[in-house]
Amino acid sequence: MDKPLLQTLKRVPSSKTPIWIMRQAGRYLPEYREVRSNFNNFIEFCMDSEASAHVTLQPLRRFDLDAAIIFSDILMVPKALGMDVAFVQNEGPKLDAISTPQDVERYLELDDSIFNGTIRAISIVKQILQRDFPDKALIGFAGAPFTVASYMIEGGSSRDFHKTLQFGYLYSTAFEKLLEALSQTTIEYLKMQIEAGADVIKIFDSWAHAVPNALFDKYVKYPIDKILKSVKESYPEVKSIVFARRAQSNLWYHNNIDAIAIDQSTDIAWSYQHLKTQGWANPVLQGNMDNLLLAVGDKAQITQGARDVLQKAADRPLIFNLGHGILPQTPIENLEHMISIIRKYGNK
Ligand code: 1CP
Repeated sequence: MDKPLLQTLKRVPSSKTPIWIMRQAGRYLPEYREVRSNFNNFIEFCMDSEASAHVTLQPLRRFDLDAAIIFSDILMVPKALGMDVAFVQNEGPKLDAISTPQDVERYLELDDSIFNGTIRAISIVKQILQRDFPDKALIGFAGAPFTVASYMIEGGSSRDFHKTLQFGYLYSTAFEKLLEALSQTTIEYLKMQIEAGADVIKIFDSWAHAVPNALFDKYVKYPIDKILKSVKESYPEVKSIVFARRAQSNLWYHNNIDAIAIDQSTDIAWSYQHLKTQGWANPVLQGNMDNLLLAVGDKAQITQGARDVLQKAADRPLIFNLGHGILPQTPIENLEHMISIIRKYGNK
């Protein structure tokens, strides 16, 4: 059976507008919170294949979505490189921060058994999709090297990423070594995900906008292109989506990229034009409704927000999504309403 997400990624003309939602398996769903309450430790949750498979499928059982994204986290990669990673309630992730070039040396060796739970979860989900939801695609993912490195250097979330950027200026060789180790690990990890059944891989560079323009190619573009080159050499049929958040005029195209995800601060119509100037004849975009509007808007506002995205895309290849992850406070009926609007006005 044809999967609408894959059709759009293959640029089949006027295929059905596919929808999925960034962070669709998670905190806004009561059934997720119930499973979550069985685990004190979020990493243990991610390593539990049955629980991960179960919550991956929760949004598909509730909503008319075109893809599942495997439940895991981008910080499984530092964990697999030997770093202690913890998720502290109401505070976010806490990692052993790297502060010297010597520290980098401690995190260069991969223990890929850390990924076993996620990989097994992918095979479980794939089997269930094939049986119960044959038209839905399975998305695997990883964080991009810059974003993952930022957590390893900041020791957690950050506002300005100064520690990370300072580390790059002071210790450029060590920083590049870290980006390289993360790129190689990500290649391995994504290949394992594809072997297990992922149809699409998504790379999240959530903090790409923190990178100064002069360093963008080095820190964002080259590592992502390198990862995709290696993955596509081994698996030419797999599709890729790149999210370099708020990259704006730095948004780039490479022939290993099948879609570019746009955040809500970026104009979709402009992005299609811009990517054409980068040599992409028929760009495929994903995005970009405002996640806060979805959380707080009334029905009329949500209708308008969703229709605006469709109008800006104007029949060009679009994967409908939010500009960033769904917010935990989002009412379920708002999401249902948004999906119904896309089903009504999008391609059938
Ligand atoms: O206690 C909990 O329930 C933890 C909340 C949570 C969840 C549900 C975290 C902690 N991670 C996740 C799952 C997750 N993370 C998924 C799978 C679920 C899905 O998307 O359906 C995915 C794809 C991610 C990816 C992720 N993790 C990103 C990239 C995407 C984005 O939103 O920009 C990032 C930056 C993270 C880091 C992360 N994980 C969790 C937290 C609290 C954070 C920090 C976010 C920050 O620094 O602001």
